[in-house]
Amino acid sequence: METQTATTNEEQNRQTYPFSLPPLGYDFDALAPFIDAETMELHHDKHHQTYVDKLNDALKDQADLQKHSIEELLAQIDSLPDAVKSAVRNNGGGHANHSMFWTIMEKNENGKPSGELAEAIDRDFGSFEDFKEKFNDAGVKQFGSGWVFLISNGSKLEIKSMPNQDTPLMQGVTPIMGNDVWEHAYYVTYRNRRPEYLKQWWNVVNWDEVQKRFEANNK
Ligand code: MN3
Repeated sequence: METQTATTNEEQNRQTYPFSLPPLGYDFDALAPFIDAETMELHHDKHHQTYVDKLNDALKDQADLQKHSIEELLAQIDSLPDAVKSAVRNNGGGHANHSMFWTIMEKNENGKPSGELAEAIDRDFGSFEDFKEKFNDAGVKQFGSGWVFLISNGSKLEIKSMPNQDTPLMQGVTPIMGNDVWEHAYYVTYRNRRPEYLKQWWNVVNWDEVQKRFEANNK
């Protein structure tokens, strides 16, 4: 919304109904050539906005549910009324996933994790190169639309692919990072070549932000 000042991630996480589209935080062409400006504009302003609008529409008569953050709604997805369950799962999941996605990207050619995150990646996947290969492989193998996430399972890092807009938040787990493998995320530049998009995407990972999410997860 134009009149709002930019919200921080934490404020975004505490937000309740009516949900709003978080600002992208950088220009549409900031990730080019790895992700083109047209893709970013459509993806943020149209796709994500639609998830927000449909989520708000689904909750408009649900006074009790309007008090909850998106994380709380998704964590209790199985017990939500049938009338709103699919809408919250698909559009609420879409809102949460994309809100994370915008913040974990910046142009960062050949960037790599450092510190404790780098150590944990080496420990659980062998090396950063092995981690990227396994993550990309999970993205290629995700049939149809979906996401690939890095999550912390106890003290171990794990790669998890999920269909559609499903999210680890549905199991109460906050993803450390995730990549969108819906065609709308890459079709303009990469056409049907998802493996190439997955490979190039590592040039736009904001490792400082991912590191923060990793630390928040391990608190
Ligand atoms: Mn998307």
